[in-house]
Amino acid sequence: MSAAGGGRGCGSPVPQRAPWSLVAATAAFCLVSATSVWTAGAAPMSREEKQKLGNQVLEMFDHAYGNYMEHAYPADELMPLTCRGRVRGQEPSRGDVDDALGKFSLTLIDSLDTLVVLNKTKEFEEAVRKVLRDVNLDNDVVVSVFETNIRVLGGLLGGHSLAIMLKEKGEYMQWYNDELLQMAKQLGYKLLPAFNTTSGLPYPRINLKFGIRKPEARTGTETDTCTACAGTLILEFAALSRFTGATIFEEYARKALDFLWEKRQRSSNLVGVTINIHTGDWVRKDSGVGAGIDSYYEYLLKAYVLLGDDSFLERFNTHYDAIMRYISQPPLLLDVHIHKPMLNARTWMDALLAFFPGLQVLKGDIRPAIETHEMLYQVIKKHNFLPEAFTTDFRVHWAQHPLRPEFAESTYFLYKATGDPYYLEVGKTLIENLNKYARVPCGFAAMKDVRTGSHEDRMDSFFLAEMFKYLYLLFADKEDIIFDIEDYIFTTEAHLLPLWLSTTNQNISKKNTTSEYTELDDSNFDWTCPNTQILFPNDPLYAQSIREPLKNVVDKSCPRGIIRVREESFRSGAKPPLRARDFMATNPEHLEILKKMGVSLIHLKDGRVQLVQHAVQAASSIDAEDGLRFMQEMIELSSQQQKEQQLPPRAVQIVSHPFFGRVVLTAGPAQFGLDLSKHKETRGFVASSKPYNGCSELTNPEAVMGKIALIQRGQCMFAEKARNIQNAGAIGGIVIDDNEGSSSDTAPLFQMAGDGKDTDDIQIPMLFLFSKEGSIILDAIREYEEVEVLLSDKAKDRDPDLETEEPPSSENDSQNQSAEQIVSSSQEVGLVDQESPEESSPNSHPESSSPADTDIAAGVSPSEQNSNPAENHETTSLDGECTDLDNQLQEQSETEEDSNPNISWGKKGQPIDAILADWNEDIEAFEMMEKDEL
Ligand code: DMJ
Repeated sequence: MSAAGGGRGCGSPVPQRAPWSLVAATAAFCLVSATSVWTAGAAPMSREEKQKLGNQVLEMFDHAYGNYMEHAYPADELMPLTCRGRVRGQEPSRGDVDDALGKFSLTLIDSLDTLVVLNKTKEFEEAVRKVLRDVNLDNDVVVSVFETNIRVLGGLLGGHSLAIMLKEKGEYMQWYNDELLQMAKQLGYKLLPAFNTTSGLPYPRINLKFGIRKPEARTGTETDTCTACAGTLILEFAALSRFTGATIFEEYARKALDFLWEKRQRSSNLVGVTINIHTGDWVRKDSGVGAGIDSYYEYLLKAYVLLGDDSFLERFNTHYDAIMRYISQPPLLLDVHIHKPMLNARTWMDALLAFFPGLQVLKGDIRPAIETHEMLYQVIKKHNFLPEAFTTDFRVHWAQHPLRPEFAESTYFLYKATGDPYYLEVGKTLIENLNKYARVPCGFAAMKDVRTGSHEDRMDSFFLAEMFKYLYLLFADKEDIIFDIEDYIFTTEAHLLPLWLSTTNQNISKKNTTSEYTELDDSNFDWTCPNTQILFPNDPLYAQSIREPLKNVVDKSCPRGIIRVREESFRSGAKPPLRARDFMATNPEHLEILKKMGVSLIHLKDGRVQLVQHAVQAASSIDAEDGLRFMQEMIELSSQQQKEQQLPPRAVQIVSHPFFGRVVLTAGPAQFGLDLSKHKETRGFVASSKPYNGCSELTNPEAVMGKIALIQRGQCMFAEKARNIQNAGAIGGIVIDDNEGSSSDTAPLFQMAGDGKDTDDIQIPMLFLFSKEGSIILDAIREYEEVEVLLSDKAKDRDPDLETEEPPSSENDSQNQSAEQIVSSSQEVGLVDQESPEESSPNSHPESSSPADTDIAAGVSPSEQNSNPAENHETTSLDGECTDLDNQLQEQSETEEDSNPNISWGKKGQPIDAILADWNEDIEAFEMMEKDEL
């Protein structure tokens, strides 16, 4: 998401703009003017330092863009680890995330206006010529309507907007004759068939060549779309209409927005995450401000700014009021259920919501923006990046980070609003982390796991469209940019649309929504210009005073500590409701509470226990609600436990020239050999074993002696390979998958099992790499011969250390040297998800357990359940206070479990994975059963 760049003074005349846009512009101005009143707080940053950082951003952009153009173009994206283009169909499918790729040189189009913002006008001119010469929009490929709109249509329109601006200035682009706009129009017409539904909500996918209906289209059978997918079109479609005079685009986008507004849940004024495009029924009824909904809200407010239509502001304000009432629990933003908005639908947040503080700045609501931003910053300080999802007690929930720009965006807008140099320091940290952890020789690689520092072979186009714009603008002074950024609005992909469009081609038929909604009161017309005297009442330390109480919110958080138990606030005196993670089936008091909540406990023959809730059997409606939440938490806990029980991934880091630790590969662990999480990392040069499969005594022991042997998977047991290379004197082994094209991006990691015999004799560490990751090492050997790697459970810091570090004089030296580092990092690591989290683009947003409206059932195996909180506490509570409490809980749970032999727990001797798998099967079965009953 993005907000408007800024504006002019309250009440001052604004050329080319209608009176309504003056209102929006003045709001932004009032925030910006705070810059000049700043006198204290974080030390101001000198102009030189700001310029230095701005130049660093330029250099980073050149590295990303240059490598894309050199090694990937005309492909859609760069694969920065293998240094080549990602061409859809030629790489293993990554599911929904590939729907952004339409074989239309996505990254180039998405980067167009960034080039101008970064003052690279010549490169922009060349890039536009390339787009006009090379890009084909008529490919037989099924793409996401949402992604194509925000990235490609938005990219073309942003490029056009700045091309005409440059042409008018008289130096560059003199040859330009609206060619980008013509392409945008062509693309707009290609997207229109998606709107052929009775509701007017677009299908989520379209075939660029064949549209929706034709059999060759291979799409058009979908029934659902996400709210953001249907509600994030108006800026691009209206701009297209106004630039070209073809009103149809704006009309279609308006119709979709009108339909979503009609379908909002009327008592809460919230919208769900997914909706049926034919019936308009909410499919997922959870509601937040992150994945699946985010830019719907953003576009309501910005549509008002760009188009001046009051109905968009009314709608935005109505939703905003609901968000602040139910979802905002400063500093947290937590999803709720649209019908029961006092009930949290999740105990975790996703990274996409990091745009929200920026939107709050545009709205003029600075305090909660500062609070949420500060909380997010602390999560970043802990993990270097914002993980795709993190829990309310700030543990990593999904460890990926695809270099998303939302936090940088909010940082920029908060800096504009407050003028507080603190936000410049935040930006500096973002730059440092990107260079330290994500930069690879061929671009910037997404983080596969923020805890291990491992990479994914992926650099999304939004990284160039958004990240570099916001970081550059953060440090830029007005004179560093060749045009007035405040004459433009940023789309959700940070493309620039000129505000003068508001007064151009306005002949679109609109619904007069204002009169329709009689329940709206004056607060829905919250147009007042935020006054800096009120926002920062004579106090330049305003922002700092809001951040101060939150300074240690992440480090000091105890599990469950931060989440507000809503019921506590309005049922004073009553005991807080039972939380799933506290539940012990041996505790009679807990059993009593369960009964009150309508939850019954079923002891299965195999010794496990299942929980079933029948809301009608609850003592009261409040108890029924508590029961519903308890069951949801239990389901979430079970899936979390399943992930957490799996062995964490490991990292293979290439540390020799020219990689210097910048390439980190996700590796699978072994159930035998040296445990890298408990012991020490192993560093050494690599050598291929002969025979390559390692299934017999090596014929080249001199080559692998003292090195890390590379062995191919297959033909014998992993343990046998390990013994053979160990006997040849190898200090570690990397097994490379023989299944060509396999990658940890697409296949779940697994642990290499032993051979059923005693494997204590294997003492070297063994890791597994899929073929794609393995070939990165093999290619490096081909090119550089001497390739040194580090095997560990977490990537070690990149250069400058690694660049200057001498190769260890002996194996022991190297291991001793790293032992200390590994101890400290393993304390931070926490539990690692083995499964790849689902991609969180709005087309495939993070899953959450959707609360059922009625009865719900969960299977639970209390022995695991009791043991897990202790594990969680152990890994998350870093301060003494929390640890004490956790220990008490752990002790209590252990004692009570032991003291009650009558309750049968999980089957003795059954592996934990099997128990959890059973447990999840039970949950699914019960959910099905409940559905059938209904
Ligand atoms: C971008 O493509 C857009 O900002 C979109 O609205 C959601 N987020 C991605 C980047 O994270």
